[in-house]
Amino acid sequence: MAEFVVGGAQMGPNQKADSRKMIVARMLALMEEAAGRGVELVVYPELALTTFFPRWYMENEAEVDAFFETEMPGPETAPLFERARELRMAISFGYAEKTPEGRHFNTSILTDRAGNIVGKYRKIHLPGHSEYDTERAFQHLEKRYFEPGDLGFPVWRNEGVIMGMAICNDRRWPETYRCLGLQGVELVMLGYNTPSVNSQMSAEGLKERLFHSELSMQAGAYQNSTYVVGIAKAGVEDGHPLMGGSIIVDPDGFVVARAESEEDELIVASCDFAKCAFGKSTIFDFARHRRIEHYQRITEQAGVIVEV
Ligand code: CDT
Repeated sequence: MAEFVVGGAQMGPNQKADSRKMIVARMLALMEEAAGRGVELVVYPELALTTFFPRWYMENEAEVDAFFETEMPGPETAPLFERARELRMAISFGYAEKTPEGRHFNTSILTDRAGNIVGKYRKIHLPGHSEYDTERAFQHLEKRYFEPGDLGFPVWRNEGVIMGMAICNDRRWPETYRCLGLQGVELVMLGYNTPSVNSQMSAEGLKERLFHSELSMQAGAYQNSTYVVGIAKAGVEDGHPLMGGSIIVDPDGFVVARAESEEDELIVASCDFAKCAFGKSTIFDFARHRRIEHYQRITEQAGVIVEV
Protein backbone atom coordinates (compact mmCIF):
# COMPACT_ATOMS: atom_id res chain seq x y z
CA MET A 1 0.00 0.00 0.00
CA ALA A 2 1.33 3.36 -1.00
CA GLU A 3 1.24 6.77 0.58
CA PHE A 4 0.81 9.46 -2.03
CA VAL A 5 0.55 13.25 -2.15
CA VAL A 6 -2.53 14.05 -4.23
CA GLY A 7 -3.31 17.48 -5.65
CA GLY A 8 -6.58 18.84 -6.97
CA ALA A 9 -6.11 21.60 -9.54
CA GLN A 10 -9.37 23.50 -9.46
CA MET A 11 -9.62 25.77 -12.48
CA GLY A 12 -11.29 29.13 -12.78
CA PRO A 13 -13.43 29.83 -15.84
CA ASN A 14 -12.38 29.10 -19.42
CA GLN A 15 -14.00 31.63 -21.74
CA LYS A 16 -15.18 30.62 -25.21
CA ALA A 17 -12.58 32.95 -26.70
CA ASP A 18 -9.66 31.45 -24.71
CA SER A 19 -7.25 29.42 -26.81
CA ARG A 20 -6.11 25.91 -25.77
CA LYS A 21 -2.64 27.41 -25.44
CA MET A 22 -3.79 29.93 -22.82
CA ILE A 23 -5.69 27.27 -20.90
CA VAL A 24 -2.82 24.76 -20.99
CA ALA A 25 -0.50 27.52 -19.71
CA ARG A 26 -2.76 27.88 -16.64
CA MET A 27 -2.79 24.12 -16.15
CA LEU A 28 1.01 24.11 -16.32
CA ALA A 29 1.22 26.88 -13.72
CA LEU A 30 -0.95 24.78 -11.39
CA MET A 31 1.30 21.79 -12.09
CA GLU A 32 4.41 23.80 -11.13
CA GLU A 33 2.75 24.87 -7.90
CA ALA A 34 1.80 21.26 -7.25
CA ALA A 35 5.39 20.14 -7.78
CA GLY A 36 6.54 22.76 -5.26
CA ARG A 37 4.15 21.24 -2.72
CA GLY A 38 5.33 17.67 -3.30
CA VAL A 39 2.32 16.50 -5.29
CA GLU A 40 2.76 13.14 -7.04
CA LEU A 41 -0.62 13.02 -8.80
CA VAL A 42 -2.70 16.02 -9.84
CA VAL A 43 -6.36 15.96 -10.86
CA TYR A 44 -7.91 18.63 -13.13
CA PRO A 45 -11.62 19.21 -13.92
CA GLU A 46 -14.06 17.84 -16.49
CA LEU A 47 -13.66 19.43 -19.96
CA ALA A 48 -10.56 21.19 -18.68
CA LEU A 49 -9.41 22.40 -22.11
CA THR A 50 -12.50 24.40 -23.14
CA THR A 51 -15.47 26.33 -21.87
CA PHE A 52 -18.40 24.16 -20.74
CA PHE A 53 -19.82 24.26 -24.28
CA PRO A 54 -22.98 22.14 -23.62
CA ARG A 55 -24.57 25.36 -22.39
CA TRP A 56 -24.68 26.50 -26.03
CA TYR A 57 -27.17 25.17 -28.58
CA MET A 58 -25.28 24.52 -31.82
CA GLU A 59 -26.41 22.96 -35.10
CA ASN A 60 -23.21 23.38 -37.09
CA GLU A 61 -21.05 20.24 -36.83
CA ALA A 62 -17.77 22.08 -37.39
CA GLU A 63 -18.63 24.56 -34.64
CA VAL A 64 -19.24 21.67 -32.23
CA ASP A 65 -16.17 19.73 -33.29
CA ALA A 66 -13.93 22.71 -32.53
CA PHE A 67 -14.38 21.85 -28.85
CA PHE A 68 -13.23 18.24 -29.33
CA GLU A 69 -9.75 16.64 -29.32
CA THR A 70 -9.02 14.07 -32.02
CA GLU A 71 -5.73 12.98 -30.45
CA MET A 72 -4.38 12.82 -26.90
CA PRO A 73 -1.81 14.10 -26.49
CA GLY A 74 -2.15 16.47 -29.42
CA PRO A 75 0.09 19.41 -30.30
CA GLU A 76 -1.60 21.73 -27.79
CA THR A 77 -1.75 19.23 -24.91
CA ALA A 78 1.70 17.67 -25.38
CA PRO A 79 3.34 20.26 -23.05
CA LEU A 80 1.21 18.94 -20.18
CA PHE A 81 2.54 15.43 -20.67
CA GLU A 82 6.12 16.59 -21.19
CA ARG A 83 6.23 18.70 -18.05
CA ALA A 84 4.44 16.05 -15.99
CA ARG A 85 7.03 13.49 -17.14
CA GLU A 86 9.88 15.83 -16.13
CA LEU A 87 8.28 16.44 -12.74
CA ARG A 88 7.43 12.73 -12.32
CA MET A 89 3.83 13.67 -11.66
CA ALA A 90 0.84 11.54 -12.67
CA ILE A 91 -2.03 13.59 -14.09
CA SER A 92 -5.74 13.19 -14.78
CA PHE A 93 -7.94 15.60 -16.74
CA GLY A 94 -11.14 15.71 -18.70
CA TYR A 95 -11.69 16.69 -22.32
CA ALA A 96 -14.15 16.26 -25.19
CA GLU A 97 -13.02 13.28 -27.26
CA LYS A 98 -13.79 12.69 -30.95
CA THR A 99 -12.74 9.19 -32.00
CA PRO A 100 -11.35 8.26 -35.44
CA GLU A 101 -14.82 6.77 -36.18
CA GLY A 102 -16.42 10.16 -35.45
CA ARG A 103 -17.92 9.26 -32.06
CA HIS A 104 -18.11 11.92 -29.35
CA PHE A 105 -17.48 11.29 -25.65
CA ASN A 106 -16.98 13.30 -22.47
CA THR A 107 -13.70 11.68 -21.43
CA SER A 108 -11.03 11.65 -18.71
CA ILE A 109 -7.57 10.17 -18.87
CA LEU A 110 -5.06 9.11 -16.25
CA THR A 111 -1.29 8.87 -16.62
CA ASP A 112 1.45 7.25 -14.60
CA ARG A 113 4.37 9.30 -13.29
CA ALA A 114 6.29 8.68 -16.52
CA GLY A 115 3.64 10.47 -18.57
CA ASN A 116 2.10 7.35 -20.14
CA ILE A 117 -1.68 7.21 -20.45
CA VAL A 118 -2.70 4.22 -18.34
CA GLY A 119 -6.45 4.78 -18.09
CA LYS A 120 -9.37 6.24 -19.98
CA TYR A 121 -12.96 6.74 -18.79
CA ARG A 122 -15.95 7.99 -20.80
CA LYS A 123 -18.76 9.66 -18.86
CA ILE A 124 -21.74 7.37 -18.36
CA HIS A 125 -24.35 9.51 -16.58
CA LEU A 126 -24.89 12.32 -19.08
CA PRO A 127 -27.27 14.91 -17.61
CA GLY A 128 -29.45 17.39 -19.43
CA HIS A 129 -31.23 17.11 -22.77
CA SER A 130 -30.62 16.90 -26.51
CA GLU A 131 -32.90 19.57 -27.99
CA TYR A 132 -33.28 23.28 -27.23
CA ASP A 133 -35.39 23.61 -24.08
CA THR A 134 -37.38 26.84 -23.84
CA GLU A 135 -38.38 26.06 -20.22
CA ARG A 136 -34.83 26.30 -18.88
CA ALA A 137 -33.03 29.44 -17.77
CA PHE A 138 -29.99 28.10 -19.69
CA GLN A 139 -29.24 25.00 -21.69
CA HIS A 140 -27.45 21.80 -20.63
CA LEU A 141 -27.02 19.89 -23.90
CA GLU A 142 -24.70 17.04 -22.91
CA LYS A 143 -27.13 14.50 -24.35
CA ARG A 144 -26.87 16.33 -27.68
CA TYR A 145 -23.09 16.47 -27.96
CA PHE A 146 -21.96 13.21 -26.30
CA GLU A 147 -22.78 9.51 -26.43
CA PRO A 148 -22.95 7.70 -23.07
CA GLY A 149 -19.58 6.18 -22.23
CA ASP A 150 -18.91 2.68 -23.54
CA LEU A 151 -16.06 1.62 -21.28
CA GLY A 152 -17.91 0.86 -18.05
CA PHE A 153 -16.25 1.85 -14.77
CA PRO A 154 -12.75 0.37 -15.00
CA VAL A 155 -9.96 0.63 -12.41
CA TRP A 156 -6.20 0.56 -12.89
CA ARG A 157 -3.37 -0.27 -10.50
CA ASN A 158 -1.32 2.88 -11.02
CA GLU A 159 1.77 3.68 -8.95
CA GLY A 160 0.71 0.99 -6.45
CA VAL A 161 -2.81 2.37 -5.91
CA ILE A 162 -6.11 1.07 -7.33
CA MET A 163 -7.53 4.10 -9.16
CA GLY A 164 -10.81 4.78 -10.94
CA MET A 165 -12.42 7.78 -12.58
CA ALA A 166 -15.86 9.34 -12.85
CA ILE A 167 -17.04 12.62 -14.36
CA CYS A 168 -19.28 15.28 -12.82
CA ASN A 169 -22.87 14.00 -12.78
CA ASP A 170 -21.53 10.46 -12.15
CA ARG A 171 -20.67 11.62 -8.63
CA ARG A 172 -24.35 11.84 -7.70
CA TRP A 173 -25.00 8.15 -8.46
CA PRO A 174 -24.14 5.50 -5.84
CA GLU A 175 -23.84 2.95 -8.66
CA THR A 176 -20.70 4.73 -9.86
CA TYR A 177 -18.80 4.32 -6.61
CA ARG A 178 -20.11 0.80 -6.00
CA CYS A 179 -18.98 -0.43 -9.44
CA LEU A 180 -15.54 0.96 -8.63
CA GLY A 181 -15.70 -0.22 -5.01
CA LEU A 182 -16.40 -3.79 -6.12
CA GLN A 183 -13.01 -3.69 -7.86
CA GLY A 184 -11.25 -2.54 -4.69
CA VAL A 185 -10.88 1.11 -5.67
CA GLU A 186 -8.75 3.24 -3.33
CA LEU A 187 -8.81 6.56 -5.21
CA VAL A 188 -11.72 7.91 -7.27
CA MET A 189 -10.81 10.97 -9.34
CA LEU A 190 -13.53 13.11 -10.80
CA GLY A 191 -13.79 16.53 -12.37
CA TYR A 192 -16.93 18.60 -12.68
CA ASN A 193 -18.62 21.67 -14.18
CA THR A 194 -21.68 22.39 -12.06
CA PRO A 195 -23.75 25.53 -12.66
CA SER A 196 -24.18 27.51 -9.42
CA VAL A 197 -27.94 27.58 -9.94
CA ASN A 198 -30.47 25.03 -11.13
CA SER A 199 -31.76 25.98 -14.60
CA GLN A 200 -35.13 24.37 -13.74
CA MET A 201 -35.60 25.53 -10.13
CA SER A 202 -34.51 29.03 -9.21
CA ALA A 203 -34.85 28.30 -5.45
CA GLU A 204 -31.90 25.89 -5.61
CA GLY A 205 -28.80 28.05 -5.35
CA LEU A 206 -25.13 27.79 -4.55
CA LYS A 207 -25.52 26.66 -0.93
CA GLU A 208 -27.77 23.74 -1.83
CA ARG A 209 -25.66 22.75 -4.82
CA LEU A 210 -22.45 22.70 -2.79
CA PHE A 211 -24.20 20.62 -0.14
CA HIS A 212 -25.43 18.03 -2.65
CA SER A 213 -22.00 17.79 -4.24
CA GLU A 214 -20.24 17.18 -0.92
CA LEU A 215 -22.96 14.86 0.34
CA SER A 216 -22.57 12.65 -2.73
CA MET A 217 -18.79 12.49 -2.67
CA GLN A 218 -18.52 11.98 1.09
CA ALA A 219 -21.11 9.18 0.96
CA GLY A 220 -19.33 7.54 -1.98
CA ALA A 221 -16.01 7.67 -0.15
CA TYR A 222 -17.33 6.31 3.15
CA GLN A 223 -19.56 3.58 1.70
CA ASN A 224 -16.71 2.21 -0.41
CA SER A 225 -13.83 3.07 1.92
CA THR A 226 -11.94 5.01 -0.73
CA TYR A 227 -10.40 8.42 -1.21
CA VAL A 228 -12.42 10.66 -3.54
CA VAL A 229 -10.96 13.71 -5.26
CA GLY A 230 -13.63 15.99 -6.76
CA ILE A 231 -12.33 18.97 -8.73
CA ALA A 232 -14.34 21.85 -10.19
CA LYS A 233 -14.06 24.19 -13.08
CA ALA A 234 -15.51 27.26 -11.39
CA GLY A 235 -16.32 30.94 -11.74
CA VAL A 236 -18.22 32.92 -14.34
CA GLU A 237 -17.74 31.28 -17.71
CA ASP A 238 -19.18 33.16 -20.68
CA GLY A 239 -21.60 34.91 -18.30
CA HIS A 240 -22.70 31.69 -16.56
CA PRO A 241 -21.57 30.93 -12.97
CA LEU A 242 -20.08 27.53 -12.14
CA MET A 243 -19.64 26.54 -8.50
CA GLY A 244 -16.29 25.67 -6.92
CA GLY A 245 -16.25 23.44 -3.86
CA SER A 246 -13.41 21.12 -4.90
CA ILE A 247 -12.62 18.65 -2.14
CA ILE A 248 -10.48 15.65 -1.25
CA VAL A 249 -12.37 13.14 0.91
CA ASP A 250 -10.75 10.37 2.97
CA PRO A 251 -12.04 6.77 3.24
CA ASP A 252 -13.99 7.65 6.40
CA GLY A 253 -15.91 10.30 4.46
CA PHE A 254 -14.15 13.31 5.98
CA VAL A 255 -13.09 16.26 3.85
CA VAL A 256 -9.31 16.61 4.19
CA ALA A 257 -8.76 19.46 1.70
CA ARG A 258 -11.15 22.05 0.33
CA ALA A 259 -10.90 24.90 -2.21
CA GLU A 260 -12.04 28.31 -0.99
CA SER A 261 -12.20 30.25 -4.25
CA GLU A 262 -13.81 30.03 -7.67
CA GLU A 263 -10.46 30.49 -9.40
CA ASP A 264 -7.37 28.48 -10.30
CA GLU A 265 -6.53 26.98 -6.90
CA LEU A 266 -4.53 23.97 -5.82
CA ILE A 267 -5.65 21.77 -2.94
CA VAL A 268 -3.34 19.10 -1.54
CA ALA A 269 -3.67 16.09 0.75
CA SER A 270 -1.26 13.37 1.72
CA CYS A 271 -3.25 10.18 1.20
CA ASP A 272 -2.40 7.06 3.16
CA PHE A 273 -4.03 4.30 1.14
CA ALA A 274 -3.58 1.82 3.99
CA LYS A 275 -6.56 3.65 5.54
CA CYS A 276 -8.83 2.11 2.88
CA ALA A 277 -8.34 -1.37 4.30
CA PHE A 278 -10.27 -0.97 7.56
CA GLY A 279 -13.68 -0.15 6.09
CA LYS A 280 -13.20 -2.63 3.26
CA SER A 281 -12.57 -5.45 5.74
CA THR A 282 -15.24 -4.55 8.33
CA ILE A 283 -18.54 -2.72 7.83
CA PHE A 284 -18.11 -2.56 4.04
CA ASP A 285 -16.64 -6.02 3.55
CA PHE A 286 -18.80 -6.56 0.48
CA ALA A 287 -18.20 -10.32 0.21
CA ARG A 288 -19.54 -10.91 3.72
CA HIS A 289 -22.36 -8.40 3.90
CA ARG A 290 -23.84 -7.65 0.48
CA ARG A 291 -27.11 -9.48 -0.28
CA ILE A 292 -27.06 -9.61 -4.06
CA GLU A 293 -30.06 -11.94 -4.19
CA HIS A 294 -32.14 -8.84 -3.35
CA TYR A 295 -30.48 -6.38 -5.72
CA GLN A 296 -31.84 -7.52 -9.12
CA ARG A 297 -33.90 -4.36 -9.58
CA ILE A 298 -30.75 -2.29 -9.67
CA THR A 299 -29.69 -3.72 -13.03
CA GLU A 300 -33.03 -4.89 -14.43
CA GLN A 301 -35.00 -1.67 -13.99
CA ALA A 302 -33.96 1.93 -14.77
CA GLY A 303 -37.01 3.99 -13.81
CA VAL A 304 -39.39 3.78 -10.88
CA ILE A 305 -42.27 1.30 -11.15
CA VAL A 306 -45.02 1.87 -8.57
CA GLU A 307 -47.09 -1.29 -8.07
CA VAL A 308 -48.93 -0.48 -4.86
N1 CDT B 1 -21.31 18.57 -16.08
C1 CDT B 1 -22.30 18.02 -15.36
O1 CDT B 1 -22.51 16.81 -15.39
N2 CDT B 1 -23.05 18.86 -14.63
C2 CDT B 1 -24.19 18.41 -13.88
C3 CDT B 1 -25.22 19.47 -13.86
C4 CDT B 1 -26.52 18.92 -13.48
S1 CDT B 1 -27.83 19.90 -13.98
C5 CDT B 1 -28.19 19.40 -15.57
C6 CDT B 1 -23.86 17.99 -12.47
O2 CDT B 1 -24.31 16.94 -12.04
O3 CDT B 1 -23.19 18.73 -11.74
